[in-house]
Amino acid sequence: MKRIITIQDISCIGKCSLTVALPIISAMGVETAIVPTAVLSTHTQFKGFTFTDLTEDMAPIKDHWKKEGFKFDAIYTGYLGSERQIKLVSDYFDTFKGENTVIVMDPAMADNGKLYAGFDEYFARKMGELCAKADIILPNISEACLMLGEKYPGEEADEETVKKLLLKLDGLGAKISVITGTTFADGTFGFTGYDHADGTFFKYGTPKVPLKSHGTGDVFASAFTGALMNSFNVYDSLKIAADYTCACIKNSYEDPEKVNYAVNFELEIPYLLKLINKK
Ligand code: PXL
Repeated sequence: MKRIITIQDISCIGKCSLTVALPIISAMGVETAIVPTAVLSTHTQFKGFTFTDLTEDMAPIKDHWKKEGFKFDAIYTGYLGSERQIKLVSDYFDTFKGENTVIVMDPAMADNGKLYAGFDEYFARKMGELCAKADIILPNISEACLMLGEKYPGEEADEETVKKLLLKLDGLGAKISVITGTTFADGTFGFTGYDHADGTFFKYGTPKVPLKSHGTGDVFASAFTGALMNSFNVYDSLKIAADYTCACIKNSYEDPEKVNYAVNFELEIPYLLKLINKK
């Protein structure tokens, strides 16, 4: 069985970060070791959330795993709570990056052009620096702009603008840069990427469902990492993640009892397993 590490927070209610990554990647048949960076009562879109920082545990967990000799096929990072945690995550990369270990970074920190509560532009720049160590980065348009110090062009930026951003993202040093949540001229919605090795752009769109929800970036990045660990190539893994995320949004959209803080990712896990040819 493949084994990965995912490093992000636990939002006790919110269906994002670890409470999405752990069930999705485990269901895909991949051992999922977790490094919780913080415990929050809810994700930061609610008012009055509690926040218990777990930075002090991060190095001891890494040191223990190193002593035990654990090896990992991927390291997938999401929401990080502070600049210090960015440095600690960099140490995880240095410690556990083996010859075939894939590093996936989702720099979860912003949406609609605005940073989440508690972050500033300096933090965003530091996250950008960490991208140099990643194989694949998965920012949305807001996160891409903030890491680059670029003006936010809006969620529906045209394809040329997105391509220009991708070329700048490529300069951060990851092997493959992907912007999620891009809108295409035909009205579909998906991802646009750039592969440094061969200098090519790629894209994929699914029907746009008129529901904007939190946590969809985490659903996407988790399904992507799980598909990669099931031996799909990067483009096919991104497509699987996009199809699954679209199904989760649609499921919520059609559910009269939906919650307003996340999508029904649980109900579409059987579909995800079909996409990767698992029962
Ligand atoms: O889904 C991204 C995310 C992860 N973790 C926390 C968040 C958010 C988005 O709001 O607040 C704590």
